[in-house]
Amino acid sequence: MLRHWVFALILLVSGIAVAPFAIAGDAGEPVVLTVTGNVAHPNRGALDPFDDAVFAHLDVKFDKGFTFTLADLKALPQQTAKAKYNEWPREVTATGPSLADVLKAAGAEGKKILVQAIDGYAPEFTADDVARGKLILAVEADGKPLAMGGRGPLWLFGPRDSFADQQDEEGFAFAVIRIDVQ
Ligand SMILES: Nc1nc2c(c(=O)[nH]1)N[C@H]1C(S)=C(S)[C@@H](COP(=O)(O)O)O[C@H]1N2
Ligand SMILES: [Mo]
Repeated sequence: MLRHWVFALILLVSGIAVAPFAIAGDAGEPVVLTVTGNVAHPNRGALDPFDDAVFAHLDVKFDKGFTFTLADLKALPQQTAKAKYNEWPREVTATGPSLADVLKAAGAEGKKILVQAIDGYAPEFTADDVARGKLILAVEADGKPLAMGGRGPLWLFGPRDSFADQQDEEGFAFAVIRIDVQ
C-alpha cells in the first residue's frame, strides 16, 4: 500500500517538475514550422535528406534552423486580422502570432524573408514588410484550427496593405511549413 503512495507521489512530483520544460518537437507534438537561414539560436541542425523528405523534395538547403510546434506558436502573443479579398466568398477572421513575433522568437534577422508552403509556393517579403506588424501566421480561421488539406498547418494572412505593393490575396501562402531569412 505504502509503495503505491510513494509511486503516486513520485509521478506527481516528476510531472510537475517536467511539464513546464516541454521543448519544441520533444513532447510528441509535431513540428509545424521550421525557420532557417540567419537564425541566432538554432534548435536543430542541417537538412537531413531522409528525415526532412519534403524539404529535400523542394530542393531546400539549410545548415540550421529553429522549429515550432503549434503549441509553441499559440504560446506567442495572438493577433487577429480580418480580410475579404475580391475572389473570396466571405470575410475571414484569422488568428495567430505576427510574423514579426515568430521571427523574433527564432532569433531570425535579415532583409529577405521567404515564406514557403508545402507545394513549393514561396513568396518573398522584406524586413520592412514584416516590421509593419500586419502579417500574421494564422493557426485558425473563423474559430477553427487550420486543417491539413485545407489552409493548414499555417496561413500567412493579413488585411489590405499588409506589405508593399500587395495585390489582393497574392502572397498569402497557405500550408506554410518553412520561413527562410537571409
Ligand atoms: N500554398 C500556396 N499558397 C498560395 C498559392 C499557392 O499556389 N500555393 N497561391 C497564392 C495566390 S497567387 C493567390 S491569388 C491565392 C489564391 O488562393 P485563395 O484566393 O483561395 O487564397 O493564394 C495564394 N497562396
Ligand atoms: Mo494569384
